[in-house]
Amino acid sequence: MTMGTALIYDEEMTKYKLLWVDPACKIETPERLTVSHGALVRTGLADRCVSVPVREATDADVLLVHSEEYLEAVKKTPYMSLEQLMEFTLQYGDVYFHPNIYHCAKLAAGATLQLVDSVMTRRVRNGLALVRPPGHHSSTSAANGFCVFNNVAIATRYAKQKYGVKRVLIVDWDVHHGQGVQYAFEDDPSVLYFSWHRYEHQKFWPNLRESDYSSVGKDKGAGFNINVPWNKVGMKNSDYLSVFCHLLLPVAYEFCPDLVLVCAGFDSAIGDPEGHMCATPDIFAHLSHLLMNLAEGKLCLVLEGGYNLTSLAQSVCQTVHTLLGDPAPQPANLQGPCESALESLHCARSAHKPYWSCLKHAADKPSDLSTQYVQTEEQRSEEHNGSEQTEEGEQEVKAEEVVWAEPPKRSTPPLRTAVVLPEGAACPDGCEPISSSVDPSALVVSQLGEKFLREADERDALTALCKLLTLLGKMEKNEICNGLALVHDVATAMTCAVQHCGGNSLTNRVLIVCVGDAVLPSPITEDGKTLVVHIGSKEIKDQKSKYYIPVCLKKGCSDVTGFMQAVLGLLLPLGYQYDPSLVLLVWMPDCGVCEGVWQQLTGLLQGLAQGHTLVLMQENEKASVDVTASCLLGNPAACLGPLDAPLPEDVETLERLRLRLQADWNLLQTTAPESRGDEEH
Ligand code: X5A
Ligand code: ZN
Repeated sequence: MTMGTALIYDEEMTKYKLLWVDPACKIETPERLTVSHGALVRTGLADRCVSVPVREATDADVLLVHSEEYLEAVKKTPYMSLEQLMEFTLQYGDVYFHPNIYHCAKLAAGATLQLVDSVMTRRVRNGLALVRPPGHHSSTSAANGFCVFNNVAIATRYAKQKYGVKRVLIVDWDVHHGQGVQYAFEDDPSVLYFSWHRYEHQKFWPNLRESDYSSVGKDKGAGFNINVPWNKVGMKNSDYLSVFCHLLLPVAYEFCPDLVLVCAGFDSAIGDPEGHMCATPDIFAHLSHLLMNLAEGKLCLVLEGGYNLTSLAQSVCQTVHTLLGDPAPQPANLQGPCESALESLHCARSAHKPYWSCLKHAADKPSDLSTQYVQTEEQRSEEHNGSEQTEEGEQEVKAEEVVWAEPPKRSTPPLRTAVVLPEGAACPDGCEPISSSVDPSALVVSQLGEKFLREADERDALTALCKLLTLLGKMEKNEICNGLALVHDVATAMTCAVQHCGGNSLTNRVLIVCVGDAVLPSPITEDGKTLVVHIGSKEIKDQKSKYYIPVCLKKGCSDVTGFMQAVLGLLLPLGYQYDPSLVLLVWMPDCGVCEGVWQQLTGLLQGLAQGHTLVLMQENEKASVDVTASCLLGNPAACLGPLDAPLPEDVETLERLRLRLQADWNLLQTTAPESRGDEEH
């Protein structure tokens, strides 16, 4: 099963621009599209996508979200004079009209619908629509923030109506709050809207009370609107990943969408004159990757903002690489979230505690963090001095002057997945068997034999270990991305792999994820060369280590909810912060993990170590080889279905672990330091 990535673009959408002077609107230029598309063409990414034509949204499409009066009013704009256009524009905030914008707005909405059609009919797996004008600020009867029609909101209603989609997740990673999307689905529990946005206690545009974390949705839709307001600029990769791991992903997995739409604004990246954030373009590779195993991979990205042309083009390329299945780059220097981000995360988690069982254990909002921002005397006088204008001006120059390293070229190994299988076992489709003719040197063989095998005649076991080392060698040389080995004894194979890695610079940090109970053969080291996360059902008492993390689930690995909580809230943040060069994923015999969870784990872990994952399984697990290989090949995992509440014992176990480890691994933090006092022991 290989399915492509759609790219939907039409030059026509570059054919409108601001015709008068308006400082608020001058950043929304046709070059935003030409530069993004140009970068995709130049890097060869566009050629690897399935090019899908745009279409015009019909009146009926537009009316799924907008009022007839508004549509009729916009329809007249192509015939207006410059003066009439300026006058028409005045009734809305931070937007401009042009004789051709109505045409482009119909194409932008239509492009989004074409993307939804392509994904829902499975002609492609996922895709990106590069559109102008953007959509997420426009509401039923108003243009706003460069947006005319709400592309993603229209597409959501369209998907529900045409394909009977039951649950849609909308992830709005644009740096602005998509208030138009929030308004459209506030009372609708079938649409989960998540947005993070620059807020600064309501001082940042669009300055709405309802952008705060306290807007959780209304009536039946309570709990289905998630706002994470950023109250400081300069948010980094850690801040974004932290919110994904500790809020968005747990809720998204509990919700279990049939379709994921992304309001993909890249003004949340470094260098943007609007956002003033510091996340680097490669973060979008990870944000995309983390969403790709939801909804069986049905993921539609739609361009919203992004105003630094360099940053925008790089972010778009990073995103498309990931949609195409290329391994993500290692996210550099994740030092953990900042205090202000933790405060926002804490407040948002606490606001959603009543609605999501994955957040049942979240700490309550600290009482000193009031919803309302109280302006200090100093801030008030600053504003009165009119210093805001100057300050803005200065910051704008600064944002444009920020420099960052261009993301490294993403090299895809010539071979994605190699397998080591016992004699006679069928090689899964799309994988390459490691051939037995590649014999490691006699020395290695004799060492292996001596170290790992008691019985001298276990020839087959020895051959498998030799092949395993060959496979690791090829992964180190980046000739192979990942692999799977069915071995006679996983414990021996694991030891063998770890010892092999020890002397190698490319595998100087190995994340070992053990699923199931078994005595670990390898000595646990404190030198940081390995980080072991061991998920099972046997309690391992008095653990103090930073590098050995046993997670004991009451019902063991067969418990879907408990396992996913551990993966999203513990393993992923640990993995990201550890930044391994290799992931060793070990299926212990009889661990009882269910297939869907195993697929999710395999898929999610590939965001680490540039996708270098080696899976070890015991010979008798033949039945699971095909699904595992499929995930290693980049196919999306199966859906788990909406998740139940976790067992209280497991919640407690995971919380205890998180509290123990959060000082060493600060990507595990979910609250700001000052409010943490009473929960630390
Ligand atoms: C789509 C988008 C931003 C509008 C900013 C107006 N709009 N100050 O990013
Ligand atoms: Zn924006």
